[in-house]
Amino acid sequence: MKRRMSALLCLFVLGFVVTGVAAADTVISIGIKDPGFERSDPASSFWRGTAHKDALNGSYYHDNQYDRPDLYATWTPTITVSGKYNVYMRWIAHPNRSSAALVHVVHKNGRAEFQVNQRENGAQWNLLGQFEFAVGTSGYVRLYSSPGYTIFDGVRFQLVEE
Ligand SMILES: [Ca+2]
Repeated sequence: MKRRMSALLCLFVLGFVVTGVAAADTVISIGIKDPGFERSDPASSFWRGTAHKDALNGSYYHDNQYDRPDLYATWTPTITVSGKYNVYMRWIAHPNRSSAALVHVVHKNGRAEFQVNQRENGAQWNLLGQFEFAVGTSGYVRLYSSPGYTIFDGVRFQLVEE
């Protein structure tokens, strides 16, 4: 009986591990401390880090209120399952934020351009749209320094259809 219970427990643990791997492949969340996040000119003094409990990695970067279109950050997922993904971005909202921060989504079929209002909808996953991504690292999301404090926090890619 004891051996049988152990066998069942093993099966349960194995099932959990397998399911966990599949979920990790189809929901990819990238914060500023995760692989896949990269800043242009990271040595620039325009970059500032701020700790915040609602930021994806517990902290985010901002651009110290400057408007420098040559300054940007890129979130690049490593796609292992090709298909259509919902793409979300999060930030920490405040009235001093960029009301029209420029975002590019580069996907399998081209490039989409958005302006996000970071004065509202903070600390949540905000849907940018649905895009196709191929296996590999050719797709990415890029946020540019825009008027007001531009907040660089997290991006999520969630598989909706293979
Ligand atoms: Ca700015």
